[in-house]
Formats: sequence, C-alpha cells, structure tokens
Amino acid sequence: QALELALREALEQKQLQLHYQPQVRLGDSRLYGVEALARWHHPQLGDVSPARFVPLAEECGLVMELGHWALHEACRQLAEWRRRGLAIPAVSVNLSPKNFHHLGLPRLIADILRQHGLSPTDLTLEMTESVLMDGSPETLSTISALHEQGVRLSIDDFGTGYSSLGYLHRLPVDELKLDKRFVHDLDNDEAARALTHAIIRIGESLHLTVVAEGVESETQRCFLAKSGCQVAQGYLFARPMPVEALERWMTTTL
Ligand code: G
Ligand code: G
Ligand code: NA
Ligand code: MN
Repeated sequence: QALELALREALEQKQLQLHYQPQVRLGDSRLYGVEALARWHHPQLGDVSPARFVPLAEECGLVMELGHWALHEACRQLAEWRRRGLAIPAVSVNLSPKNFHHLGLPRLIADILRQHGLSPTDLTLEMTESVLMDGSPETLSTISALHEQGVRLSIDDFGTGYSSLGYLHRLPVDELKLDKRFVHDLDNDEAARALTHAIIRIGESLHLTVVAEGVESETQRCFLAKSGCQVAQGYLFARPMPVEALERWMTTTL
C-alpha cells in the first residue's frame, strides 16, 4: 500500500521519466525508431524498476494514468526533437493489456497526435501477445480503430506467449519483436537459431517488420542480418538512455 500511494504521487508529481533505446536498421545501420521505457526515481526509495511498478499499476487501477502519461510524454518529446531538427523516425510506447480494452484509446491517441502535430505513423504501440489472445470485442474494436487511424501496432516479446499463431493474420499488426531470450541463446542453442529463423520467415510472409530485442553481440547481429531480420535493438547499439544521452548518442554514433 505504501508503494501504491507513492506511485500515485509519482504520477501526479512527475517523478516518472521516459528513457529511450534506439532501434537500428540492420541493412544500412540507420535509425528505425526509439522505444520509450518508463523509469521511476523515488526521492527516498531510489530507483524502482518498471518490472515492479508496472504490475503494481495494473493491480491498483493506475494503469490508465500510466499509459496516458507515457503516450503524452513520448509524443511531446518526439515533437520537440522534430522541432529541433533531430531525425527520429518514430517512437514506440509500451501499453498494458487493459489500455487496449479501453474504447476511448483511439480517440485519446488521435487527440495527443493532433496536439503535437504528429502523424499516426510516428507512433508504434507495443502490446504483449496476451492482448491479442484476450479476444474481447472491446480489444478487437480498439485495435482495428488504431490500425485504421494509421498507428503502428507491435507485438512485444513475440514467441514467448501463448503459441496460437492464428491471430497474426486476423489482426492488423505491423511489427513483431523477437523476444530477447531467443537472441540471448543464438550463440549456443541450435533450437534458438531455428526458431529465430522461423519467426523471421513468418514476419516476411505476413509483411511484418521483425525487430530483434536484446542484441548484445556482433555474432548475434550477424546471424540476425543474414537471416533477414530488418531491425535490432540492444546493448550492442545502446542502452535505454535519458533524453540528453540519446541526443549525444545520435550525434556521435549515427
Ligand atoms: O526497461 P526494463 O527492461 O527495465 O523494463 C521492464 C519491463 O517493464 C518490460 O517488460 C517493459 O516492457 C516494461 N515497461 C517499461 N516501460 C513501460 C511502460 O511505460 N508501460 C508499460 N506498460 N510497461 C513498461
Ligand atoms: O518487455 P520489453 O521488451 O519492453 O522490455 C525491454 C527490456 O529489455 C527493458 O527493460 C530494457 O532495459 C531491456 N533491454 C534492452 N536491451 C537489452 C539488452 O541488450 N540485453 C538485455 N539483457 N536487456 C535489454
Ligand atoms: Na517493449
Ligand atoms: Mn520485449
């Protein structure tokens, strides 16, 4: 309860921040986009991991506030970068399943995009497979409306959830994020290589962009590039960084 109260305060008092991790095109090493990841520094408790406060927000009814805050903040930041001439193609925001269950989400996002002068394709929404498996009319309706608006949809941690692939061709997703566990095992596990290869083929056949997560080594990058994976993200390129560090990374690395 104490942590719940603190999170409520954090959302009101702007103690939360977004860090940004670059996503790089394997073909030409150009920037594909950045993923926004929430960070919480509490004045007394110190850093609280999103692995802890996101589930907490989900349990205590703060997940709408968290989602709306992340959408507002990421779009505000992207618009500011654009105004200052930084060429950041798009931003990805992580949302919880409950955010997609809310029928007001497409309208909210349209308003935020308009407010910041962004176009729908500037924004990607990351969801886990559980969102698609939920199959409720509200969720399906929200996802279709977002797609019709032109917002890009991405499946996070792909390959680790429920194994039904049937939803992939029924739902209008644009991107698959190959889970970092597969990438981690590429070097020493033949099965991880086979599955990675197969997921990239699925992406190709369904015209989805595949983004590999957790790329930490040159060997992994090479394997992914040779297998036809289009985009990679991970410590090999950069960690999730505060705004100023990302801007420095852009000017020194790209
Ligand atoms: O950044 P890090 O690896 O510590 O993130 C841990 C987990 O928290 C990941 O699963 C990530 O998707 C999730 N996460 C980070 N930021 C957000 C956010 O703004 N909203 C939601 N729903 N999840 C987030
Ligand atoms: O659930 P999601 O995929 O959004 O979580 C992404 C998490 O992975 C973030 O917490 C981020 O800090 C972490 N991450 C990003 N790049 C790497 C990496 O190269 N290796 C590892 N182990 N974690 C990473
Ligand atoms: Na994510
Ligand atoms: Mn992921």
